[in-house]
Order: sequence, then structure tokens, then C-alpha cells
Amino acid sequence: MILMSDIIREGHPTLRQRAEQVEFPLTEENRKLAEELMEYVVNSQDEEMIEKYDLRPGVGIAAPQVNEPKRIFAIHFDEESGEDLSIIAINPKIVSHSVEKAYLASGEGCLSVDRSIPGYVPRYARITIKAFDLEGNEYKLRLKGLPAIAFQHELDHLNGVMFYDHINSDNPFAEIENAVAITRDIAE
Ligand code: NB4
Ligand code: NI
Repeated sequence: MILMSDIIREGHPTLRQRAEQVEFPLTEENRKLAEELMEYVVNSQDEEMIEKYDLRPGVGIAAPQVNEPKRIFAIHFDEESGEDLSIIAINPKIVSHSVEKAYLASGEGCLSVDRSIPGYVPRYARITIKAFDLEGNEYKLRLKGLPAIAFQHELDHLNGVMFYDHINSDNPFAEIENAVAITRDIAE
């Protein structure tokens, strides 16, 4: 299982690299990697596992964060969170997006960033994505709200982009044109 000690932190060159496309059929190694990414996210939302392994809660994690520069990530929102999205995305891409932007009113955090960086992270409010599952079947989804924000945060990791690259350094909480604020209790 993935532990915090497996998660690389900012400053590590892999976090600034463009990750490689994944070939199908998946190698046993890549299938195991994808499944372990999902396992981490699910574990990180389970009080006992958090306690036992000192995990930092997350709703997503990308392969580069465990020093695997491959275009794979997992996102998981459990039922309680009111968002039902639990996906492994391989070779994901955004095929279209809204003009309207959105941002988390509470800002964003990252398992690879051990400091709080305040500020709005402008992202697309609604996106249509395509990705492949473990069997190599392509799937298409329309996402909005927190799932859309999470998908864009993870996709950024595959392109060597960190959430704070989007924050207006002069005025981190400057009003964002044509954007909607997403308010969620993100108990990290
Ligand atoms: C990715 C997110 C940062 C902004 C929004 C949120 C948490 C992360 C980073 C968008 C994607 C990890 C991956 C949370 C969290 C709400 C749901 C369900 C019950 C606790 C959980 C807490 F932990 N971000 N952490 N950061 N990243 N919501 N929640 N709650 O997930 O670095 O690249 O369990
Ligand atoms: Ni992150």
C-alpha cells in the first residue's frame, strides 16, 4: 500500500515533468500502480487507516506523486461526500470545457506540498473528459463542481503543474472574472 513516505514532495523533479502515455494492455506493474493509487485515496478517507498509517486525507492522487511519471490518476469521493465519483483515469484528457471558471473558496492543498498556500485557484467550472479504464475501455464524463476541480488538479500533475502555479501571486484572493466559488467543508 502507498504510505506518506512514498509520496514525493515539491522540489522533486518528477513533479515538474510531463508524464508518459501508458500502453495497453496494461503491464501487471501499471495495473498494480493504478489500483494502489485508488487504494490510497480510499484508505485516506477511512478514520482507522488514517490513524493506523498516519495518512493525509485526499480525494485524488496522481502517479507522478509516487515518483511514477505515467499518465494515471485516481479520484474518489465516497457516498457521504454527496459527490459520487470514483475513477481511475489513464491517458486522461479534457475534450471540452465551459467558459465559466470555478475555484474552491477554501483554496487547494496537495499531498506533495507540506505547507498551506492561500489563494484562489481558477479552473474551468464544467469539463467533458475522456480517459481509459484498467481494461483499456475509453470512457467519457461531464464533470462540474468539486469533481471537475479535482480532475483538473490531477491532470495538472501529469503535466508538471502545481496548484499554486495558478494563484495570482500579486493578489491571491483577487476576484476571478466570470467564476463561481465552490464552498465545501474540506476537513483535511
Ligand atoms: C487534491 C484536491 C485538492 C483540490 C478538496 C479536498 C482534500 C487533496 C488533493 C482538488 C483536488 C490531493 C492530489 C481532502 C478533501 C473532502 C472529502 C471525505 C471524507 C476526508 C475527505 C476530505 F482531504 N481535498 N485533500 N487534498 N492531491 N477534499 N476532503 N472528505 O485531495 O495532492 O494530487 O474523508
Ligand atoms: Ni496534488
